[in-house]
Parts: sequence; C-alpha cells; structure tokens
Amino acid sequence: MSNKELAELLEEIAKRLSVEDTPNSRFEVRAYEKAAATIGALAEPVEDVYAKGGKEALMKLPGIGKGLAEKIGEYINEGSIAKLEELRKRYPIDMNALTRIEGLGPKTAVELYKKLGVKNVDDLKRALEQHSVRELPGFGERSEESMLKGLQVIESSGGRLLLGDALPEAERIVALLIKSGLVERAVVAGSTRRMRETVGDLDVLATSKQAEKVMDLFASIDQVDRVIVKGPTKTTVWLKLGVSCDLRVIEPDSFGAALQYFTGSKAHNIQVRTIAVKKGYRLNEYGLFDRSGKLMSSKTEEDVYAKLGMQYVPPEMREARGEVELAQKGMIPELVELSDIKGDLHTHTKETDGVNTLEEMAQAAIDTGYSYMAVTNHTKSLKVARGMNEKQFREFFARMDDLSKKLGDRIELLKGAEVDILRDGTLDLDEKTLRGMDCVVASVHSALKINGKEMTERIVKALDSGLVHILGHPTGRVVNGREAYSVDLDKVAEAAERDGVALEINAFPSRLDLNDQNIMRVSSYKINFAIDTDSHNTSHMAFMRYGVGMARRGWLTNGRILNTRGAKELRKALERNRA
Ligand code: DGT
Ligand code: CA
Ligand code: CA
Ligand code: ZN
Repeated sequence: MSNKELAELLEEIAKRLSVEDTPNSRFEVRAYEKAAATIGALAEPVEDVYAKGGKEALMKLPGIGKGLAEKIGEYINEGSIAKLEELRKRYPIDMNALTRIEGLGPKTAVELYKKLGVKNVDDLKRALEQHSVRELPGFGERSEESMLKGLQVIESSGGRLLLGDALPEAERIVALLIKSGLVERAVVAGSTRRMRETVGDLDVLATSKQAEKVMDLFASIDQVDRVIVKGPTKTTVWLKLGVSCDLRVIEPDSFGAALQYFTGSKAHNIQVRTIAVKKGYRLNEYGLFDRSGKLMSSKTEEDVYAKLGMQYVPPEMREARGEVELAQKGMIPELVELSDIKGDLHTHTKETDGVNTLEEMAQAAIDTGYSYMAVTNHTKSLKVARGMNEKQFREFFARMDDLSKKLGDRIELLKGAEVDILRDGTLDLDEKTLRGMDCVVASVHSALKINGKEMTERIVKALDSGLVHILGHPTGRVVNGREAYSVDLDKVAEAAERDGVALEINAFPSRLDLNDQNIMRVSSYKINFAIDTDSHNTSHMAFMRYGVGMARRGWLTNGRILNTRGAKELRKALERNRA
C-alpha cells in the first residue's frame, strides 16, 4: 500500500459524502479532504507511522483526528474501509476517474449515473458521443463540449505520472536496493532524473556483482504489483502506483556511460552521439570507444562529456534544445540549485484552505532552513477556499506580529495574500490593505474560460496596478487535468518587466506553472521569477525541489530567482517594485 493509494481512497470518501445531504456531511467532507491531503504529502509511509506509534501517532499528523486515525488503522489492518464499501454500494461508479475530468464534480457524476447509467469513463464517453448528456435538463451543449474537452486532456496524458509521485517512488526503490547491501550504487535515471513534469516509466540503475539476487529482490518489493519481464541485466515491473519501472544492473566500470545513456533524453543522446561519430569515436551504454575500439571513458558522466570536448550537461538541460552547442562552447549556465532557495513566498494556512496553523507553517519553514516565509492566504471572492476580507487580514496580521516577536530572528514572516485577479482585472482587496502587505501574489482562479484577449488584458491590468509582487501560477494549467487558460504570455511578460513583477514558478506537482517551455519563452524579458510551493500544509514545503527542477529545465540561474535573495535584499526588491 502506498500513501497515494490511501489518499485516493480518502478523497473518494470525501467525494461520495459530498453527494449526501446529511447535516454532518459538509464537516465530514472537509475532514476527509484534509486527511487525504496530509497522507498524500507525507514523506514517510503511513504504515510505518502506524507501526511505530499506532493511532496516536496518526493523530499527531495535521488534520487527522481520532475518527480518521481509526479509519486509516482499519485500512492498514484489513485492506479496506467499511464506510467506503458502504458508500460504493449506493452508487457503483468509478468516482475518482470520473471526477478527474475537469468540470465534472461528484454530484454531476451521480446524476449521470441516475439518469443515464454512467458508471465509468467509457460509459461517459459513449453517452457524450451519442449526445444523450446534452438532452438532460441542466446540461446542454456547452457542458457536453466541456466534458469532451476534459476527456481529451486526460486521454492525451497517456497515463504519464506526475513527477511529484514518480520521484519519491524512484527514491524509495533506490533506498531499498542500497539498504539490501546487494548493490554498490543505485541511482534514478530517465525522465525522472531530468525532472520532466510527467514521466512515462521509472528508470533505475544499479551496479552489483550479484545481479541475479538484485533482480530477485527488486521483483519482490512491496511496491511491485507484477513482474513484466525478468532478466539478468534488466527487469521491468508494474508498480502498484500505476506505472512500470525498469531496473538495469550494470558493470561498475561502465556506470558513467550507462547513466549518461539511460538518463536521456533520446534526442540529447542522438546529438551527443553525432559528436562522437564526427571524432571517429563510438558511444553507447558501455562506454566511449576510439577508432581502434579501445575504451576511452566510461566511469563517470563528467569524463564521458569531457572526452567529447564538452562541458558537463546538467540532466535537466538534456532535451536537445541547444544545450549541446552550449556545452561545446563551454557556456552552460550555472543553474539555480535547491540550496540557493532562502524562503517560500506563497503559502496558505488553515484560516483559508490550508491545513496547518500559522505557527506550524512557520516552524516548518524554520526546519527547512529558510530565512523568510510569506503567508499568502486567499481573498474573499474565492469562497470555496474561505477567502479572507480586509478585516480578517488585519486581524491575522496582528497575530503574525505576535508570532514574529516570539520567533525573533529565527525567521522573518512576510505578510501577504494570494489576491484574486477578478474578471475585470481589479484586485480582490482594497488598495490600502494591499499596500500594507510585504508580499502580494496575484492569481486568476475564476472565469477561466474568457477569451485570450480578455484574459491577457485582465492580467496586464492587475500587474499595472503597481500593487502586485508576484503573478501566481501564470497559466492556470493543471498537469494531466486542465489546459492552460488562453493568454498571451509575451504581453504578460512585457507587463511584468514594466511593473517589476516576478512570474511564479509554482512548484506544486500538479501545477508546475510556469513550466520549462514557458520559462524559456519569457526568460528573454528582464524579469525575475519566484519559485514557490503554494503549500497548503507543512509537508508541501518539500515540493520546492520540483519548482527548482522546472527552473533548471528552463535554464535559469539563481540571479533570476527572487527567493534566492537574503531577507534584507528580498525586502528591498519588494519595496522597489512598489515605489
Ligand atoms: P519517459 O519514460 O517516457 O518519461 O522518458 P524517458 O526519457 O525516461 O525514456 P525511456 O524510459 O524510454 O528511456 C530512458 C532513457 O534511455 C532515454 O531517455 C534514453 C535512453 N534510451 C532508451 N531507448 C533508447 C534508444 O532507442 N536510443 C537512445 N539513444 N536512447 C535510448
Ligand atoms: Ca522512463
Ligand atoms: Ca524506461
Ligand atoms: Zn492559487
């Protein structure tokens, strides 16, 4: 069982409960949603937490009370949750798959079941194609169209897994191999190492003198659902996570060449191999060989690149986008690193849709080693997130002042908001309140379907207000879920340059917005970027590395990143933007 599996079951309970109209259901729905968020973001396997400390340990996790701890215990002990089974009997539908379609909520799913017998995504597709959905009262052509579009987005994802699910799983597998003592080295390769936003399968490399034993171990680990092919040097398994994983065991001496080869991308490798061929060499996963077939290099990636007359290319850049030429000229930029990040500028607390208290979030930032953290709760028009009004911000900031006094110089707390950019481009709080803040993130959360011209004007107007420091998740896309809204990013970047606004690289694994391609598109403008986690609970703070991955894939150096500045310098930059 993985944390993700359990989180999905808890989410399913929340969705199914949200259809029931009992007096307690709203409260219960929120409790299950919070628990799902907590478990989904937990670094340690929830089973381990339970094994060590039982229900009490679970109850120490944010947002998990006694009732939820019991349900989780029930699942760990019995492999099922009676409450969920009961709910599933009421409506035998694939709730999670159906509601993954943008614009299709639990209530709609149940209605489609009652009226048309739709139980799963295939049924829905058929119903849409036969135009029976649009005939239903309250649905119409527009909802048919929007559901079809949602279906297309999901189908085009082709079953690729989010980096935020792939990387931790690959790391767990690597850790298990190393712990076994059977391997000398084990590392993550493939698109996961390149930090692509989604990955098709996991690739792990290991060096060992006992390949057979390694393969036996790999095939039997808990994460494996079934073995697809098992051989002496390569084994492929299907993981319970819903993705396959290749393990290759290689000779220690060819580690560098193999890592270079299996990190990819394929397109990058083809370009590198062409360079080898031009020199009369041969390059493959075993090494770099000269004209006479003599091995020239294979032990480290650095050496392989060096023998080809190239600089080392960071994995995130290996996408055949011009990095090979740069490496030949010795012009690979010094990319931003996770350790350069000094703070987080976009976080939420339980006052709006976050899970943890202000105190808990501040402690998490301290534990991460940050110098500062901006707390940026939602604003009033975002009702689903219980957004705050001007008065509530004033009261909240008074509490922040108290906490800041208590914390002294352990961390600097920045007063902020994630203020909604309303449909007409105005901001969802009055000017005085916004001017009183240290860090204003402005984001679009509503009226996402307006045309590109309107959306561009709307965002540009918000930036031109002179009240905004950071444009949050600038395209609004959800990975594998929702397309970006139509917007002219060049016009947005021009405005950001004019107004001194930083564009966000939102590190939340389902957002990663801006992504690498969009970063490259706008990085020629004189603008800064802010890499933020958009944390809704303390464990989300660990998402920072995915944002850094996007920035590196977009070739950014730390000079371009606002939150690599120390606290003093950051404050100066934020003030200058307001002047
Ligand atoms: P994915 O899994 O679709 O997210 O993308 P990758 O890049 O992880 O691709 P994958 O798993 O098929 O292969 C891992 C790496 O191995 C790939 O990036 C480059 C290398 N590789 C695999 N097959 C070939 C091939 O036929 N030619 C070359 N040059 N490299 C290959
Ligand atoms: Ca792969
Ligand atoms: Ca693979
Ligand atoms: Zn947001």
